[in-house]
Amino acid sequence: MSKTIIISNRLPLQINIENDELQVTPSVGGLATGLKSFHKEGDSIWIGWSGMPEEEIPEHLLEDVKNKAREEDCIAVNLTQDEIEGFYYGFSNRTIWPLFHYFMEFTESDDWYWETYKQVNQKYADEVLKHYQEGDHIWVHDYQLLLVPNMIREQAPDAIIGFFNHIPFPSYEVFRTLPWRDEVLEGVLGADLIGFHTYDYERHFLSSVSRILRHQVDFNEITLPDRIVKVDSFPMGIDYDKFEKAALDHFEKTSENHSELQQRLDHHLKATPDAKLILSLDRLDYTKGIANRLRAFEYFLDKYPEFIEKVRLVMLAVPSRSNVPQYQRLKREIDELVGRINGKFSTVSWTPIWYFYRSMPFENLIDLYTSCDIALLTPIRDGMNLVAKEYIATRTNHTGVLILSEMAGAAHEMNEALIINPNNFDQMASTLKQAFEMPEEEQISRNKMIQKRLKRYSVEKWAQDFMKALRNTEDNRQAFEAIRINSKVYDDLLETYKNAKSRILFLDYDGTLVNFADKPENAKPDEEIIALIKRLANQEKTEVILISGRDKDTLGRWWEDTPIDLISEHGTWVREKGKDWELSENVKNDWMEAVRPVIENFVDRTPGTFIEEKNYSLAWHYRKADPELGEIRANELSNVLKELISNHGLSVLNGNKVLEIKSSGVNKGKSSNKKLKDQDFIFAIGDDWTDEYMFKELPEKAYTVKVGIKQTSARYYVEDTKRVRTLLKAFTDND
Ligand code: ADQ
Repeated sequence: MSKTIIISNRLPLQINIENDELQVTPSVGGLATGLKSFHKEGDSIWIGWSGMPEEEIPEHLLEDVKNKAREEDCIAVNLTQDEIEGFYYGFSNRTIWPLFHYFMEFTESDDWYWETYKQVNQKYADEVLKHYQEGDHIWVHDYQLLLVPNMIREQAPDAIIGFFNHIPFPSYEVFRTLPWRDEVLEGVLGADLIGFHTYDYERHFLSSVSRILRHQVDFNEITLPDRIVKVDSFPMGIDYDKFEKAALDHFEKTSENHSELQQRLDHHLKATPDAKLILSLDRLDYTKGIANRLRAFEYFLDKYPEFIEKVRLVMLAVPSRSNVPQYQRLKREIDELVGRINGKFSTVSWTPIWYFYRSMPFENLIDLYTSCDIALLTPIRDGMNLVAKEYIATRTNHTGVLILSEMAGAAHEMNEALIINPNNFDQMASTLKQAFEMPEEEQISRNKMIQKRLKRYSVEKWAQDFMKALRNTEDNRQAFEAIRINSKVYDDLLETYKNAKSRILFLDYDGTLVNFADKPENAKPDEEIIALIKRLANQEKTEVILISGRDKDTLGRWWEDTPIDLISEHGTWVREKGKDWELSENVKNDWMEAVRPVIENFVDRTPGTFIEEKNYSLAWHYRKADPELGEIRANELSNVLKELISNHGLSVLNGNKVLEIKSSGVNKGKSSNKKLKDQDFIFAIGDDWTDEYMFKELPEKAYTVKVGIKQTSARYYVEDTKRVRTLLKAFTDND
């Protein structure tokens, strides 16, 4: 039976050794907390690091660690101290984390971090491959493992792989500064489905893929030479029932059964019944905006002194990544701020901030969530922020006010909360005041709406939705009508080729025999392809026709000494073997004077585009333009031209990043059909829209082949130009 393989940097459990005994505790953090319930219920294994450096595990306990993890369906990946330093504290947390959260000034570019990151990603991928069986679904998580999807794909090309990014994906302008941006994108694109918390992260990612790797992006699909990758947003939920139930149980407890923390909170509530508690809870991280929050709280007390002794900020900061200098500095900054604010405002019976710098057991989190009247969560950037959702889930009597930063992914789904800009102290202060003064009915009505949504879109639902979308990508693979030239088709094709009495091959040039270049003149045929075409043309039974949109002079020059027929400009000109060029139709070019200035205007307004002037057509190339702007302008130009061309008997061909205006009545289909006699092997291959005319008009028995995965009328497809050459080479060997 197929299973799900979850891979994340850390396992959902932390293994420690005390007195030669293994201790297992659940690990903290959004991902582990969220996915744990999905893992427990389903048929899945989880691969990740156990949390202990390899050097700290005595040799005789290595096996025990493995077994302990195995009891929880977990597979422990062992990391050495050096690997942890370069991969985790280095590239993950000093390069990707700050960059993806827009802290460019903290972002370090260090070759050793990058090398270690690659090496450790490979280690995770290898571990997956050890456990992978055909039909399994692989789900890779988060920014520490960006290269893993493609590393798995290289070894298991048909694997079904999903990737979810738990942190923001920055805008192209920020992402492009990463020295290894191409490799990182290619790594993630090994997946079939890529998920983000919000649509904004999704569109940032798509824009980076289209601008940096220049892949075709249509809505949320990326076309690679051999696959389609789907990108979507799945806002992660929480285990709602668990938090709700914990809160209900909490209220059932008598006061003597309360935790020490709760007793302290009870004491506060009793001593100052009209005072309110504000909760602040995060990992100690500069992205969480803790220092700003403290400053805003100070500003609030300054601005509204009537709240002195009426409010207390209960601040829990969970230690995190304390090996990284920025985190150490932040810790000092927060200690100082808390000290200063408490010093400034404290009275004999009151301190404004209670500060805890430690991790707390689940029970205490519930104490805090249920006791605080207001939750003040003000990250500068946050992928989602599950604490906000957990707070609302525990408010079983529906009271309480959530103040949430608009920079948290969660803000998109929690509109009824009070949404603030974490850099605007004045707004934060007035929002705190608004929270204090909010009538209970309003609190209840706001929270009820959020609760309904959170309950419905729980973490289980989130995981199910992701897995469902991942399974759908499998169906999409099969939905392509063209058949990949696999080994069976390949054998049949060669057999028919070999046995044929006469053969005709229609070969498109750009994107089929050679790859695209930045400028058309740079895509010259190389020696290998010239030799290959010559060998084919020299076969007695084979007729080779190069059929291209190119102008006749270039095509004629490049293929001067090759004994083949050339058809240029989509059929406007024909040069038969050993003869001169002839105009194939009564085509005109007197329309060009009228149309050229229109296109020139688009060239001026769209940097990177240019006009290619052919004898009987004009082509506007936008391959080098900004991809989004290019598409918009191409659309605009098509519309503008529509009116003009109908008066001149012209048509517009929408090619691969090129619009071509030419006489109607000329196309590759018409031209190729004219060449047919009684050949019993007909073969046509091409990559773009203009080749579709051939695929449609050639007789049914023809072998029509599209290059790349796209919608097509061709019967077959191959992935790229490399495979086109392999196929043609096989023809030369099977004469
Ligand atoms: P985090 O940055 O860790 O997660 P968050 O989403 O708020 O941030 O999750 C924190 C989790 O840790 C919560 O589930 C919370 O209950 C738990 N937690 C906090 N303090 C704790 C403590 N003292 N003891 C025990 N548990 C504690 C990353 C991204 C987020 C994204 C998540 C999930 O940075 O933006 O929401 O992943 O994708």
